[in-house]
Amino acid sequence: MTSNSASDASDGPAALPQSLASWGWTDHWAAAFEPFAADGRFPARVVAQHRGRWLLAGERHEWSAALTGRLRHEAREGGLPAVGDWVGCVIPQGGGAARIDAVLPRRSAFVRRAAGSHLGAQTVAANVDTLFITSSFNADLNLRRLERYVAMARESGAEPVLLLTKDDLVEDGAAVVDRLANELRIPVVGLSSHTGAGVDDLRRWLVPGQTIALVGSSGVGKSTLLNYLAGEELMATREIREDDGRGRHTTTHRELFRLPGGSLMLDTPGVRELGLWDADQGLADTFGEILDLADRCRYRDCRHENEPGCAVQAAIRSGELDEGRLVSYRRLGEELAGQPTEADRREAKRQFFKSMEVAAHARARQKDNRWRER
Ligand SMILES: Nc1nc2c(ncn2[C@@H]2O[C@H](COP(=O)(O)OP(=O)(O)OP(=O)(O)O)[C@@H](O)[C@H]2O)c(=O)[nH]1
Ligand SMILES: [Mg+2]
Ligand SMILES: [Zn+2]
Repeated sequence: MTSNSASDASDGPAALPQSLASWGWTDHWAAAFEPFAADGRFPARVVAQHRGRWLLAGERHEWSAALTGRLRHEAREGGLPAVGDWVGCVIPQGGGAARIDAVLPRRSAFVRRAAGSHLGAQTVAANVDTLFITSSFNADLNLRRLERYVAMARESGAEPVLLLTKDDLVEDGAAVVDRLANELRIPVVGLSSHTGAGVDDLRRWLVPGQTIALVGSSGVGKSTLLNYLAGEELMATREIREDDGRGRHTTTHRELFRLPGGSLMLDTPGVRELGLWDADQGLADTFGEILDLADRCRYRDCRHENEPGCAVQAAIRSGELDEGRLVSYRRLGEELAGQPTEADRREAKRQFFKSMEVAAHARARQKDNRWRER
């Protein structure tokens, strides 16, 4: 079983037959954890991230965790835990589910520049050994774009490999592979997740304990490859006609999975453009507590100013929410709306509202046990 799903969260964290090693814990991490080991802290790995919550895999169980107030304050640019991070957790005074109190120094970090300048960079994946830059043979193979991915991989500390998917749809796959390997000077693998052709060539990177992240445009077949390698449907893939899904993303969150051979694979939502604000994650992760409060406002379109029944203002009055957080949240919205060109402005606005939509969607999903805290 490679599924991350905890079976029954109602009796506390679900017991799963797993160990830290199965999530990539090595002597390196044991040594890195030593300075954090005081005060009853224990280690876990971030396997998914969802608004202001992180799904963690620990020695024997998985649970959904929030940050301690201390870490929330300390976490500046890129400092929030990202999928792939190893973290130190503490049990809060008075009990409850363990919270994330520290992020271990990263061996690699895939960082995306956020549009909101005061939020700076956002770490989207950490401790990735190999980056599978995924494109499909039948899509427009934009060399500049691929070069940017390669540069970003190198900057992150991960080894870039180019995967060209949907080999079954083209005739001259091998020639394209050779040409791109020559131009990019990185390993290039042509494959098909439908026929299985070429997939064996990935084995040299699918090594036990190694973490591989799949990145690339929406619809290129990242989740299909993950499922093929896992031998089960871990992530939903797009079923509908492809040209129907323009601009739509099938995968909407990042998640780390264990593959049968012992390697770890991180599936990510397709990115439209590198460097663009990551609508489905950034705002929601950064301001999760405000979105949670906003759920309880009387009016759905509440602006959290002086509307009656505003839960956000009530939380500020009661001291539960720091007013500065609401100010930052507003500022981000304004920054997103104040992008340089009209097209950028429209896109930023679209992304901003999409993130709100995703957040609303996420609320519905919170019933899912996986995200329930004990
Ligand atoms: N013919 C062919 N189709 C494929 C292959 N791999 C994936 N597809 C199809 O491509 C479509 C998109 O696949 P997904 O795996 O959902 O793409 P994705 O990269 O995960 O997309 P996002 O989650 O939106 O980023 C689906 O209809 C798949 O069946 C392949 O090797 N050959
Ligand atoms: Mg996907
Ligand atoms: Zn309100």
